[in-house]
Amino acid sequence: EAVNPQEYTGVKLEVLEWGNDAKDLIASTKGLEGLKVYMVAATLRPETMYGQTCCFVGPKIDYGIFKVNDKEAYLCTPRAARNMAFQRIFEHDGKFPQLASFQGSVLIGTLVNAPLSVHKDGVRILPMETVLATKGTGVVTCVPSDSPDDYATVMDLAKKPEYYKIQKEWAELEIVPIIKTPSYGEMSAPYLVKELKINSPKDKDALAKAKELAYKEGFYQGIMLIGDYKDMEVQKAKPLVREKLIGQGLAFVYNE
Ligand code: A2H
Repeated sequence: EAVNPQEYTGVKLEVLEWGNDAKDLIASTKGLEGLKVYMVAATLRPETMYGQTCCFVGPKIDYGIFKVNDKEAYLCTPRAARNMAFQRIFEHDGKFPQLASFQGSVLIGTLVNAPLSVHKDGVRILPMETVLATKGTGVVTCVPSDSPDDYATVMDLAKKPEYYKIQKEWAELEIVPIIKTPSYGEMSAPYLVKELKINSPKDKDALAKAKELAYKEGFYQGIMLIGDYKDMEVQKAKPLVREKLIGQGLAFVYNE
């Protein structure tokens, strides 16, 4: 685990409709009545939320639903819930009441609202084998235009929908340009994945390199192409988008 403290934005993706595998489990879960359930995705790039096309969980990782207060419950790893409780994100005096527990695979196909996304009807929960249980919330929102990992994963999912037991179209929501950079054009992730000849989400070393390049170029040279801060430098827009999300109750600061 990282030694350096990392300040994430916890983005709240409200569950709009549970997938087939989750429905029964949720129906038999006590204590959820009257609560909105949010998948909490940990991101370092809040300014990219306009480009969300799906949301990933690790199919073999353990998740839980935790009661935050009388209105809301969060879905994330138990480890993240414990950290959030320490950070007083839950209104239970350091406790984090767990209402349900299951593996990520149960969530596949669930429809969630992705804040700021161009896809207003919601996005689907899909599997990503490389999600770490030891980082963030175990929920990774997918921005294939700007994250090489996300792009490589959605391409793979769309190639093998039967293998992943998903509907192909869930992995094929339109990818729109959200940030332009001098070196990689209007979509840095597809550009770098092609340039570095990355064929699969398992090309670890090449993906690490692509991620590093995309991250640096986006942060230092990127210009927003969309949203309230269109034409602004990414460096300036990043904290503004974050504050906007937090102000609307759609995100919170999460440290680890
Ligand atoms: B980022 P760091 Cl557009 N397992 O958000 C694997 N990856 C995880 C994770 C986990 N448990 N939790 C978070 N992440 C991802 C957006 C994004 C991200 C873009 C571009 C780059 C990027 C959309 N996905 O990250 O190891 C999340 O993806 C590249 C740094 O703590 C999170 O931000 O540095 C990032 O990794 C956190 O990685």
